[in-house]
Amino acid sequence: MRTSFAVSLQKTGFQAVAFQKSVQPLLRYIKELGFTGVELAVRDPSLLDWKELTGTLDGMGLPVCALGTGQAFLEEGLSLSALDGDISRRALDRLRMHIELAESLQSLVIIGLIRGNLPSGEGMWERAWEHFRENVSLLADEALTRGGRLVIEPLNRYEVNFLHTVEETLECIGSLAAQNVGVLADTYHMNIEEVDMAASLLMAEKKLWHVHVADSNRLAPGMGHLAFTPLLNVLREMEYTGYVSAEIIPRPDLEEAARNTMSFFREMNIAV
Ligand code: LER
Ligand code: MN
Repeated sequence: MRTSFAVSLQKTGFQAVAFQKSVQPLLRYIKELGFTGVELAVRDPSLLDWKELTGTLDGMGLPVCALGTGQAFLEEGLSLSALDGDISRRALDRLRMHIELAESLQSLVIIGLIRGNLPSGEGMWERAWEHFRENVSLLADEALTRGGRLVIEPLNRYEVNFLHTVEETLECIGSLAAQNVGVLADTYHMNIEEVDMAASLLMAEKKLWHVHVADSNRLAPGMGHLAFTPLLNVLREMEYTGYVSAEIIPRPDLEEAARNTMSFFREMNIAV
């Protein structure tokens, strides 16, 4: 198991991610604490200097495990399930750019909030659902030509109105022909939606490619009341080799939240 901390490269309204104006010292801090990788939340890859970013990360020896894309939904309303052609086209174009950036960083691309919400109304839900699946298939094909992989993240019902559980997400992935689409399980959402969190992780088997950890209150693991030991035991049992990435509300402040996360990972023997 590898460890990571999620960081936003742009200022964002999304609470559960660390942001600091100057990203270099933050990345260095994460590396120094002992995280083996970093996860980057990127609203719009075209606003970044890719060369400088890859240079900085390479120089630090800090791999990027995954690219978060949800800010494009939260801040711009882009959505893969939108029946409005312009919105879903812009969502597709944006994710194409994430896939391209992910190729140079060798990271996963997350399909979380960017899937949007399915509309109600006669036949609309079904049409939008189909549209979402077609769009993910398109993106998966494009990612494949770049050797890339996508992960769909089940999210809780208060954030989006479909794909809330690991089981539903596996079913959706199974209905796509793509082999390069897997599951991202986030303990914060799972605590709300799953009947048995450990059993759901097990159910994902070899399709579990990424894990977000946050406690019940979305603070650093150990700062709420989630029982992590059985979950980490199941990951060990499954021989999960992916990342356990902290996507948390950085309280009381960023430094302390990251430090607490690493202390917790050490206590749980997933970091040295
Ligand atoms: C949103 O709550 C979340 O967990 C993100 O990883 C989704 O893009
Ligand atoms: Mn998440």
